[in-house]
Amino acid sequence: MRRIFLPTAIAILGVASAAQAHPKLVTASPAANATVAKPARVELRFSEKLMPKFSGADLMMTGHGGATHAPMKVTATAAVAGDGSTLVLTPKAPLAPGRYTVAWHVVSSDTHRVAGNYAFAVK
Ligand SMILES: [Cu+2]
Repeated sequence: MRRIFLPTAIAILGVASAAQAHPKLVTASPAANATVAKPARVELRFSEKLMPKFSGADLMMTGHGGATHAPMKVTATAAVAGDGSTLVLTPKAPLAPGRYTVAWHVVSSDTHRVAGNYAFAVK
């Protein structure tokens, strides 16, 4: 009995954890690799509700004037919007023309941390 039950339980657990959705980045504004006029904020919409305490993003300038430089952190505040699944990054000052990287990390109710990054440019 036990010999049959244990592998069955493991198989069911495996299916259950695979079915539990991890947050995925659905849309981003500015979009990945886009060149945009000074954006007032960066919005990242995920497929799951986020835990605000464990979700955030860093904005880094990686180059300007056609040259690349070491990533320079841009002062910005990160907050989860009222819909519960959009992470909003608001830079303290307007973004200067240049290339930027957004490095985000989010945790949804399944408690798994997911992270990613993408780049965009400001003209
Ligand atoms: Cu720069």
